[in-house]
Amino acid sequence: MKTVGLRAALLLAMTAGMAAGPVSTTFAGNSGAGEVVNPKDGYVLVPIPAGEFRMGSPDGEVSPEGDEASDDEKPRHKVCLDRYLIGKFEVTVAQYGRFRAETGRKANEQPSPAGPDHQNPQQSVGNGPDRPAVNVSWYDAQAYCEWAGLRLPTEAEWEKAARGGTDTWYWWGDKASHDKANYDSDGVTPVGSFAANPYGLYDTAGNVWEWCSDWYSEKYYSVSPYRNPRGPASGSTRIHRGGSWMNYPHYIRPAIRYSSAPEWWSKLIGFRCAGD
Ligand SMILES: [Ca+2]
Repeated sequence: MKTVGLRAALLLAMTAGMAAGPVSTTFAGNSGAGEVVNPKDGYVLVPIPAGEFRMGSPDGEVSPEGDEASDDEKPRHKVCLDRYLIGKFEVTVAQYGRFRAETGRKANEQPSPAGPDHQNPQQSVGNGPDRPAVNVSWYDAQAYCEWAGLRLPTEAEWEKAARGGTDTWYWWGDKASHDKANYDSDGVTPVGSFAANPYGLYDTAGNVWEWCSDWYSEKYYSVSPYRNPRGPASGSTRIHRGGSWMNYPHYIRPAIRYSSAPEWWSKLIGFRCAGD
């Protein structure tokens, strides 16, 4: 199976010993300017500048592989976002494990409500500490973010970050490449195994799907506000973005929209945090 059949579906602001919200700092190591480190979990976040981008896909766009953008990605529309922070990497098995150890949150047990194709007895495929945490429901991802003092990104924040200032089919251009992302492969790779996008973010394309805060609505782009859209007020499924190691390249585009019931968990779905 190559597609997810899920439609139905900071800061080193320990100043004076107090953890505040994320603040800019220079993280000792390989972080770039403006990146911040969340003291709770060591998670690195990248600032995304305020401003406008084009969200969605235009009518008639066809990829070099012959795929056409889905109807729910249209109309392409301008969106303006305030400055925000978003994770440089997908949340890892090590980070999620610390959350579970501190909070006592249980791992999800089989069978997965998403179906047998989504099950994996391990917390992560491959189960390495630097691999993305998977088998996490939307509620699990939300709980992690709250524990860490962060939040899930909105769908618009996620797409702007994943585009990295580009309008192309993928952030690196219009042709899929196994040199650029983990897709249509045998399993997850450690986070950061491929090059970063122009915003310095890793694995927005592929590796694992990433939960977002929004409810899903097929028609939302027709009514989405210009400034800081947060999705419909209600729904039955929550957005996840970016495709996974199991998917064809059509599903790792920054514009692709997908969603699953929030209680579902899958070996294909993880998350990355955001902040303000
Ligand atoms: Ca990803």
